[in-house]
This record gives sequence, C-alpha cells and structure tokens, in this order.
Amino acid sequence: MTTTNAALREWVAQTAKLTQPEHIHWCTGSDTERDELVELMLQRGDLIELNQATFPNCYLHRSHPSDVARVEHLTFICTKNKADAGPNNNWMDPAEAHAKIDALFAGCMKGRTLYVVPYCMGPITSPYARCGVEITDSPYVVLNMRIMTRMGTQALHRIEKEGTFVKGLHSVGDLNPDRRFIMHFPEELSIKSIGSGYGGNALLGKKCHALRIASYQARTEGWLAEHMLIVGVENPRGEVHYIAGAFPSACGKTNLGMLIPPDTMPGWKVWTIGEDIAWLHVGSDGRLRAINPEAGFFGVVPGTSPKTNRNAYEMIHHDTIYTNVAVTADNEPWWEGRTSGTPVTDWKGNPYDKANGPAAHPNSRFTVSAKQNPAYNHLMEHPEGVPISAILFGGRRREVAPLVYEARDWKHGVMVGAGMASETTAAAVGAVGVVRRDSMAMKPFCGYNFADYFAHWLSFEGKVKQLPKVFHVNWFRQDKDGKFLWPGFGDNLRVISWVIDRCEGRAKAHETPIGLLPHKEDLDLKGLNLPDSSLHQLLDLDLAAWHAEIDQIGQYLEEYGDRLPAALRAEYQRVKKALG
Ligand code: SAT
Ligand code: MN
Repeated sequence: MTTTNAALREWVAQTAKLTQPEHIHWCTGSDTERDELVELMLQRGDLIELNQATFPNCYLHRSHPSDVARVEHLTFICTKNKADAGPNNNWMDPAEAHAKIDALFAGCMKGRTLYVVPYCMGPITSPYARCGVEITDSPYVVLNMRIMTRMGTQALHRIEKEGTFVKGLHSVGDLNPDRRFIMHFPEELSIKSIGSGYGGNALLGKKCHALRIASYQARTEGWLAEHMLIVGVENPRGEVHYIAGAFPSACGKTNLGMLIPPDTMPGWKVWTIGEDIAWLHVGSDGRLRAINPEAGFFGVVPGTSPKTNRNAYEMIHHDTIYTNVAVTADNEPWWEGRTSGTPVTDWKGNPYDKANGPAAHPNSRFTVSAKQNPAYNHLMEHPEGVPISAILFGGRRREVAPLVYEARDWKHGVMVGAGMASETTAAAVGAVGVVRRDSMAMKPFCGYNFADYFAHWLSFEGKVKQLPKVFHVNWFRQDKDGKFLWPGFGDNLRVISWVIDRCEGRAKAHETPIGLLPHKEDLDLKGLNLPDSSLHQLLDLDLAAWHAEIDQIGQYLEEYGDRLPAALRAEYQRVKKALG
C-alpha cells in the first residue's frame, strides 16, 4: 500500500533510508491486521495470553523494567528560540536535536518492520479533529494506537483530503535510558521519540501530539489543548451539564470521568466523554465546546475495583491490553486493590515475593476502547463536542487546598489554574509524593512557554459568550495521621452537585480571600456520615498555610519574568493583598 499524499510518501521513504527496516507495513486498522499483530507478538513472547475464559481477548505486555513511565528529564521542546519553550520545558536547538536523535535512528530498524500508522485525533468528521502519522517499529505501539485513536484507512483518507498531518517518528531503539529522547518540533509539527516503548513516550498521538504539539497549534489557531477529562452529568431536576477537569497524571481523572453516583444520591446520571485530554474550541454557538481527541483509555490499573470504579473494573474484563500487571495462578491479571485472586508472578515476570515491592507496577496500565465503558455516550463522536459549564482544577494535596472553592471570575480562574500544585506520582520517572507546581496539570505537556500559555488562557475572556465557571477541588486532604478526610470516588458527585448549583445560580457560597467556598450546609451530604471535624478541616481556610502558599505561587510565577501577562500578575497581587 501507499498514498496519494506526496509528502507522506517521501517522508516514509526517507525514514526507511535512515532506519533501514526489513519490511514496511502501512496500517489499515482492520481486525485481520490486529489478529496478525497479536499472533506475532504472542510468538515472540511480547504478549502473554491471559485467561481467555474469564478475560476474553485480554493480553499482558511486560515492558523493560527501566521503561515503565514518562521521562520528563528526557523530553524536549525544540523551538528556534529557547524563550519560546519557556522555563517549563527542557529545550534543545532544533538542528542539534535532529542531528543527535537522527544519529540514534540510523539503522535502528534493521531486521525489523517499519509500521506506518495514520491516525485521527478526534471524531473523524469533526472540524476540530487533527490527523497525524506515526512511524514505529513496535507492534505494541500499533495495537495501542489502534485502540487509543481512530487509526488506519479512514485517517489516511482524511490526510489525503486535507494534505496536512503531524509527523511522529518512533523506535524502541535499544531501550537504553542513556539513548532515550522524546523530542518535539512544534514549529515543524513533528515529533521524534527513541529508546522507550512506554505509553506516554511511544504512543505519539497521545501526550506528544494531542497535548505538546496541539497546545502549540491551539495557541496560533485560537483554541486550547488540555490535560482534562470531560464528563456529562444530569441531576434529579433533569439539568444536564458538561464539566472539564484538569488533574495531573494518576490523580483520579479516569475515576471522575467514569463516576458512579452513590446509592444515597438517587436520580443522578453520569456519562464519560473523555478521561485524559480535551480540545476546547469556541463553538458556532459562542460557547466553549470540548471534544475528546482520543478513542480509548490508557488508565492506571492499581486501585481499580468494583468499589472505586465499577465501570472501569467491568470494562477491563475483555478486549484489554494490560501492561506491567501481575498474574494469578489461574492466569488472570492481578493488581493491588483487586479484590479477588492472589498474585503468583509479579510485573517483571518473577515469582511474586512481597519483599520485592508491589506485584503490579504502580504505573501499570490498561488499554481499552472507550466504547467498552458502561458509561460510554455517543456524544463522544459529536463533531462539535459538548458545551462546557465548569472547569475543575485539582491536584493531590495532603494539606492547604480545601475540598472545593470557586474562582470569582475568569481571570481569577486562570490564576488558580496557573498556581495549582500536586504531589508527584508514579506516572513519571522520579520521586513520588513531592509537591510541585503543575499549572493546569500541563507542566509536562505544554509545548510552549507557560507565560504565553497563561496569556492565551486569559484571551478567552473576550472570545466566549458564556465562559465556564472555574473551581479548584482537592479529593486528597489528609488528617495529621495520614488518613484521607474525604471518601472520594462516587462521593465526589456531592462536590459536582454544588458546582452545578453554582452554575445554575442556586447554591450559596461565602467569599474568602482565595475564592468562594461552600459552608457544610451548602453541600448535599445526605447519607455520608462524615464527622464534623473532617468537614471542618475540608472546608476551612488555613490562613497561615495560605500565606506560605501564596508566597510560593508568587516565586513560581516570577520564574516567567517579564513575559508573565500583566493581568495575571495583577490578579496575583489582588489575592495576596486579600490574604493580608
Ligand atoms: O503515560 S501517559 O502520558 O500516557 C499517561 C499519563 O501519564 O498521563
Ligand atoms: Mn494523563
């Protein structure tokens, strides 16, 4: 197979010359192609068949033990001017970056097959969708891209019609972390990634294209590419609202996107539009509308249970690729938090021994089609997307951040998003549990200078007829003994309920220096039985902690120097003054 698009033909030919594969395969996305890839990987031991009676069409992939998470220190934004990448990114000169990485690509596919993977991010007929082509030598990547994107012939047809696509070149190389780089060339709309087979580093449609490259494109074209879930909620009054939420990796986006209303809240309905990435546009109706560019979920497995997320638990019982989980004696996948079974083999393939750490890797993942979600909704395919009523920002904060507060207006909302912080998780290589600033949960994913990104966010004030209300939430507050103060999961709907009532102009809130907070009477807490002392800590403003917090936010914002928008600096000063 080949294509009528000359640029694509030439790029594939040049890449083949550089990487010297034995075969070239143009992916169609067909079932036969998938079956053949599964067969090939089973033969090579790259996939392990799980119990087909209880987990039909489920397979396990074990990645190299040194290749289990994103590598932020090896991820670069390569713009002509260093300042355009900003202090939030690692930067390399584009010419130097190409030379460095091309030297690693030279001959790297000898004896391997080069797969050409055309894909579309977003519903195939959506004017907001964007296409790309990933060249990879990893059949695991092809199988995952087939689930995570609209991959194959239909995407190729759209590329042939439109003429444009993002170029992504990927090879697992020799998997040596010393020869691992994830490089982005936003000005060329291209990506080069070598030395890793792990999700965020290797499925180039996901973080590399749909966030880093797309955020850059979005700025020039007047839209937003965000690390956000999109969830639809209907309350017992029959009011429907769509909410987008930005949370860092492994902070509960998948669970919130698939939330199941607790039994004590009858009459509520929740459905998923997205659980990781949202592309937001000013729609023809003047509202901010969101599409989910992805077609599947690449979610954290540990902790998934009928109690925490029954939808996800059911969803991953068939047609699922597992990466780095443990296995039981019955050949079923196993992970910490799974309520049945016992692990006999750990994620590395060794006999399980508690002394060696968890059985499943803390960042082990499932890959499934979004259509398998019991809370799937066909609006995920809507070309214009869904109108957004509210945006939530949130992270993991043991202390300081209350359960929920509302920004007083859009400017304040941008400042709240810019100042947000979270404890690091196993989704990226490095220390876990360290608080860091993670503006809009985009620290690892913004393809340009955060100062310009904040200005871009502020610019929506004049562009959108009805701006979403902005909230900050925190499900992760702990008491002094390290116990979570809030039950989370389904009960987060109680916070969403208040958010919707605020959007409808119904619920009460009181003004504080950091924004509008509910009193406990303003929240629907029926059937929750939370001690008053917990509620008090969750909804209280710890002024001493906030004085320290606001100073830290100030120091962080100053890293952006003169490029920081004056309006954001002024907003910061306003909040600081209010705190006294
Ligand atoms: O590794 S991914 O970037 O795909 C998942 C995540 O960290 O959010
Ligand atoms: Mn993510």
